[in-house]
Amino acid sequence: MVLVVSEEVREAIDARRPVVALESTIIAHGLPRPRNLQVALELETAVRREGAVPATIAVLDGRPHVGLDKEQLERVANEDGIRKLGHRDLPLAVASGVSGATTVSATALLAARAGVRVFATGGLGGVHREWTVTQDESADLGLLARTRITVVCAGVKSILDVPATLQRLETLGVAVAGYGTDRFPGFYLSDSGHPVDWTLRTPEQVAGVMRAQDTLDGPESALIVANPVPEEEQLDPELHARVLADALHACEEEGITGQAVTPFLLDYLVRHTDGASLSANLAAVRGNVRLAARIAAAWARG
Ligand code: PSU
Ligand code: MN
Repeated sequence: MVLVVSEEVREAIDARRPVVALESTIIAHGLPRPRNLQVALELETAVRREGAVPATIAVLDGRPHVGLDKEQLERVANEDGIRKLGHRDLPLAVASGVSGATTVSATALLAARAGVRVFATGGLGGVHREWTVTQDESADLGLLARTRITVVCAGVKSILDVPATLQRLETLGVAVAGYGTDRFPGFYLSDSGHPVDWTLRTPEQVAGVMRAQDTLDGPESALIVANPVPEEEQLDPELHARVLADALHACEEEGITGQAVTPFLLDYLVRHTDGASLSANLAAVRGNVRLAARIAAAWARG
């Protein structure tokens, strides 16, 4: 697959300067307009402020791009009909010449191909509740089991079955560490109610684990750095529980399935929490982007 790597990103990679990959599904399908474009730009600025180069990833007119300019970001945020692309969709999108936003799985794949090792997002996809009926498990998990990348996230989206997702990550052999916590974060919530086995406390420690992954030469799996949203910025847990129950109910009532499930639930939460879920989501992503830039810097220092 021919990647279009922006000049700035290419130069940073070649000079071993810190680079942070950013996904585009959160822009195109995870956040409402016009906030989504502001957020996309703000996240890039946050990466730069920490001394790293942002590489937002998307497919435009059938070409996978690593590093977007402002005009290209605008297309991802505002173009109607922009698709949602998991990694399995990439060859189809390329051959059809369409444009699409990349999920965690597609972003991680393209970032790794381009030589970008650190990636920031909001919350990973995972095992959905009702999995026994729908078999809905995000392709994020399988891809992270075979891609050497460090993903900084606020855990997995709380709309999911969190313990089942943690179990799948264990089965798939994906390393998971809490950042500054021994609790697995809950995306909109600082604590999902489940523990993590490992805690890392500095970007240097994370970089040390990444180096150990390479030295051990095991399967090409990812490292998940689970960074909680600060407690004072989390969504009120009671509100979260109540609205999420309604959202899951509405999803079923309306017969939403497949790729549409996650955007539907995220949007439902935004609308029924008066935007409070959006604030918590943004706080989580901001924190993750900053931490990812620091990890990329520690990694680049070697
Ligand atoms: N995190 C967010 N907002 C999002 C997503 C993650 O804060 O919109 C996206 C990611 O791109 C993730 C995708 O890969 O949701 C998972 O979708 P699915 O459950 O259909 O695999
Ligand atoms: Mn799914």
